[in-house]
Amino acid sequence: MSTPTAWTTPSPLPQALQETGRTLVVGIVNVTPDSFSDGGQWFDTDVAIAHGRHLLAQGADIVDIGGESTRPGADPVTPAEELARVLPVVEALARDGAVVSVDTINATTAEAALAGGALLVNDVSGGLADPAMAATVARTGAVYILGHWRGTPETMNSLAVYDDVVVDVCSELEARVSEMLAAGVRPQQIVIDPGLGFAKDPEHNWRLLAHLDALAALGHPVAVGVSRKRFLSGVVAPEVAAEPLARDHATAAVSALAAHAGAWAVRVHEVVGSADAVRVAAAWRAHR
Ligand code: PMM
Repeated sequence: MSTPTAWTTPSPLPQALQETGRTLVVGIVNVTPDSFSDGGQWFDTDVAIAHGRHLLAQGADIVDIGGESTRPGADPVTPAEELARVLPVVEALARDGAVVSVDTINATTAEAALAGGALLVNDVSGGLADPAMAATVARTGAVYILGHWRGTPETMNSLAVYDDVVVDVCSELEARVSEMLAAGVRPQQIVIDPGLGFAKDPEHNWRLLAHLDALAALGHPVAVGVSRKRFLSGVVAPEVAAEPLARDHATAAVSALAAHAGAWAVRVHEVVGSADAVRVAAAWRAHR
């Protein structure tokens, strides 16, 4: 993108976040036994809470708590089980004063997490997985990260077919946004996310990253989730490319570029590299 796009700040979020003048860093806490990148590491409630605190101490602005892996082949989880995993972690971190997001495609989990102190709902399905999500977001007034996806985790790989991935993802996101607005969600609540890796092949992911300005032109803040994703293996040393943790430096590089392109937030497992990266981008921008 040639000129950085000014981003609006979704509401309601604490004033301190709105005043950083830079891209925000969202630290990931997957309370799951089977995530592709950190499977099982933070599955225990106390360990997950401690990990969230650690990410915040390292510079995360927001912590995103998830209890269900959306990886193809992951074990299905009932909303009740998902909630049992995430709620104590959400409550503990919110009680600490952290800005907490809940990563869920289920409206019941979203609602309970919001009641437990979460301020954002991060829905990779953009409301497609649960028809009740739109009304829940409208009623609660939460900030809503609306991700692009197609099909289900089982079918999404076969649905990575686009005429022009940037045009198609933008128009599908716009359709989801319209449906949210029709359900009573306020425009200021909505953040959009290209859903990298969800019904996308590596070429699609890179094209979307290189055209974040087209997403920003839809008029909502843009969140980007590349952390440790498989498509990054194409740019890291081949000997370690299969290892998700070896993708953290590439992740931080994308964070710098996404921040420079005006992304509102980057969602990452390893916070330090991206916390530095978004500050580098802010310093760069400030000296233009
Ligand atoms: N990707 C995953 C999970 N949640 N949320 C947003 N907003 N954007 C993403 O790209 C995204 C997400 C899958 O990755 P993980 O299993 O490492 O969390």
